[in-house]
Amino acid sequence: MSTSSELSSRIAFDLEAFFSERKTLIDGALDDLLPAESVEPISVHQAIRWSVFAGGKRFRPILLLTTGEVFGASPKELLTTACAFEMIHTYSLVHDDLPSMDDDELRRGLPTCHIRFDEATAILAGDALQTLAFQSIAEDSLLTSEKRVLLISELGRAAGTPGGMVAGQARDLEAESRSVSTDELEQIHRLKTAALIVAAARCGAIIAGATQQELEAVGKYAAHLGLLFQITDDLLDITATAESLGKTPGKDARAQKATYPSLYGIETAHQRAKLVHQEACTVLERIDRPTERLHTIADFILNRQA
Ligand code: GRG
Repeated sequence: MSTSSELSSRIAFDLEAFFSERKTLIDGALDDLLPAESVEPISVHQAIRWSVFAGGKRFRPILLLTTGEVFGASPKELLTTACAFEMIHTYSLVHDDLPSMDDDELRRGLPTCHIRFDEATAILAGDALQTLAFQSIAEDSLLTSEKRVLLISELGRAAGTPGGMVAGQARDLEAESRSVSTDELEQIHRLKTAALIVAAARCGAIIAGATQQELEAVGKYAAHLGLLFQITDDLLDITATAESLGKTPGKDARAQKATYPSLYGIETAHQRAKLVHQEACTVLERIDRPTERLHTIADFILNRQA
């Protein structure tokens, strides 16, 4: 298991500069891909840009870029698919915040899309982000047609149902009114949160032309990472402030939702996070490539404060 000094030295590798440089790259590409606010229908395009550029860590696209680079792809080849993941992720946040779902007023530190605009506009903005994600990959002339089809298939499976985010969201909503076992909780999170994270890592590797064995290993790494992401999300819901989170904290407890801390207790949830982090790092040993940055991303998720 990594010692805390090993962890802090990996984190000390200029993580902030690494994330901020990639975030700038991604935001520039998103700006090129998204319709301009001046184009009709103006309200939908304003709502799309409001939600996408409200902030956000850009975790999924950064993971895709990093994985792709580990396996030898150039940032240029990876960028459009990375943006497609951010579009899908942002659509999911916009729809999750709607009154019929999580009913939230704060996201990425700003009023949610349906509060700033209106419900119909928020639904359309989410819909448009989803279709633009697939369109962007389909039209990416830097990739072969064969790769584009593979990427669209990966993203569709991970975002949809029965094996992806929509299925996880539906099961999560359905489980709100009853008690949930730890196994079921983990299954919901594998679908709702981890599936997209796994697909982001796999798509980076697919663009780079990784082997089936490498794809399988990187998918396992990302499955642990996705679970770790959710455990830390649940812990932050209890411990963080609205200012640092950019969204309303304490919602899970108020809704009496099953979460890692509510089922295991805070201390055990922390222990579980450390174990899952270690499992993610162990899988990386199977990959004969320079995977240090993937270790660093796992460290970042374990220690994240937002
Ligand atoms: C509406 C189909 C549909 C799905 C919604 C995103 C989602 C599924 C639910 C949001 C609820 C939630 C807290 C999920 C846990 C993990 C998660 C997706 C957190 C938000 O992602 P971050 O932290 O957000 O990467 P930023 O703003 O940094 O991009």
